[in-house]
Amino acid sequence: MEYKRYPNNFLELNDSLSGYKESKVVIIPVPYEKTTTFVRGTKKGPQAMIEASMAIQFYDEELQKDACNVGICTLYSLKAKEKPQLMIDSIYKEVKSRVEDNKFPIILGGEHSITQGCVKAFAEKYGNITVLQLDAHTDLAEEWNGSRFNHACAAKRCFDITKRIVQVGVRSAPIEEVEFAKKNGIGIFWAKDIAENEKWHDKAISRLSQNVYITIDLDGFDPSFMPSVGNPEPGGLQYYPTLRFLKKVCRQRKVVGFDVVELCPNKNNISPDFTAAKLIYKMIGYIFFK
Ligand SMILES: [Mn+2]
Repeated sequence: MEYKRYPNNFLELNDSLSGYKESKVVIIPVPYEKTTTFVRGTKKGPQAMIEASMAIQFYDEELQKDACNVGICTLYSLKAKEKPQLMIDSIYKEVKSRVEDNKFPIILGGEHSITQGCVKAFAEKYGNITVLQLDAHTDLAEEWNGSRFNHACAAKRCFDITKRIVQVGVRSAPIEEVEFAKKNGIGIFWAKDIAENEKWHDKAISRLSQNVYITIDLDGFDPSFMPSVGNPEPGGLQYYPTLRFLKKVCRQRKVVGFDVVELCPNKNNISPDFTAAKLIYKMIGYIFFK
């Protein structure tokens, strides 16, 4: 198994903490960008997150431990395929192999359409899973710009597989998708309703099956601190409140894997790259140190 070694891997880990055999976590960079509609550049997202991660302190002040001790192996980027269907298949196969090796995959995007390949692999392994989606958008279009693989269809493709999705932080959706969600039991937790309280946490978690896959579209966060996304929307999720929610999810359910997508790095403001990298590290802590 080929993987990135010190000093080029996630967190700049030495060999004993980043070998494939020893690591519980495997980072899979998928620098795929095909259907971006507004700002381009998300194919540079995975590398920007890996580079930003090199500045992270291993000590997690919440856990009072070095979360990296679980072992985090960083794979080389998955090669882009011209046809979207081939790309999705290749993601599916890659994630499935990691799951079969009993690894915990973290997939770095790249555009949101990559999620369906991941979800297919996890659904086959675990049967019943819920997709928990942090996103400004519903992404429930059947087709967009003539393609079923457009990022605007990302959640619909996941729904086709799992029939269970919970969406958090939504603030931009066409009426047809809101109606589709209502009809099909997709829980939408609108940004406006969850911004100033945590009453919704239990309600959202109660809708999750025991096994949960999390997809984090970074545009779910507020553009004030996460402007490096293709489709920014005002009024998004805040950092600490979101961490508190994710921590509860990781405690109360079995999170089987997650992805972080749609980072569109901007050389003049690298702070969002660091936020994305830190979020990944916080999640690793929540999942492995309960
Ligand atoms: Mn989105």
